Amino acid sequence: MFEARTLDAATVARLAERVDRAALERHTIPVLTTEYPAMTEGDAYAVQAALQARMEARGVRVTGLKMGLTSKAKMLQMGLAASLHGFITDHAAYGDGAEVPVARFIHPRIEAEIAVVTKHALRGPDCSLAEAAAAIDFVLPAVEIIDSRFEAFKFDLASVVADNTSAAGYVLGGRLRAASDIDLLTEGVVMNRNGQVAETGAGAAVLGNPLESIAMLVRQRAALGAEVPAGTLILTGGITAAVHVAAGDVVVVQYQQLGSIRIKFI
Ligand code: OOG
Ligand code: MG
Repeated sequence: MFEARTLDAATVARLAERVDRAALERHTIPVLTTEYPAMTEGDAYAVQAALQARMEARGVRVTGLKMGLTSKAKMLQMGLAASLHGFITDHAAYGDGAEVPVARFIHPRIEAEIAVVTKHALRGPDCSLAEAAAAIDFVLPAVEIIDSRFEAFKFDLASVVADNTSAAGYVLGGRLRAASDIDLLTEGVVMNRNGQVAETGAGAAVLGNPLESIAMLVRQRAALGAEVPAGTLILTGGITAAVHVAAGDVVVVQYQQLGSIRIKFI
């Protein structure tokens, strides 16, 4: 599924450090393909894994997994047509009503997403929609905060995978629902920023069905020799294009049946 690795372990470690420092020091860097134009997706996931190891070594806790570039709106916005995955952490995890300091980020944007928590492990290169559906413990709304470490928020596929798919934080809220109580395809979402509608969408925007995003995550993890354990929080990807946020912005994301999430950026 992913092209073979070409970078040696020392280079992978150096690139992980470069991305990590940019995030910690809140400055942008050139895309990694400037120096390594032949870098593959296999290399990029190796850098992402090395980045995760660095973060965990200083006490950051991985809280789940995320899919990205799963909607046409996001693919068009970023100019990339392939879906990818990364990990999310407790570093900038917030609840409904949170005040989120923009100083924690470089040039943050937000995305309205549908999230799930699994009750069974999912594994294998053939994971189906039915298997994904059967593994869902509950569904909940999430707003992802993304923040590319690359200049002008522009990147190629290998670079953004290495940069943990721009993951920077997330806000959970709304209410938990059983998957059987929700039609994931027609679940509507309205994102308001400062009292104005910024984006609208529905669950079907996510690969035709957010369950497909979960199944694809499992298949991508399988290609890396990993599974998606029981109890995993999964963000299935932005339904709409991402929206810029700045200090002073108040965002309210309303979901049709999943409740709402309010965030104040300070
Ligand atoms: C890459 C991450 C995209 C999503 O939900 O589509 C993503 C990016 O656009 O910076 O998280
Ligand atoms: Mg996202």
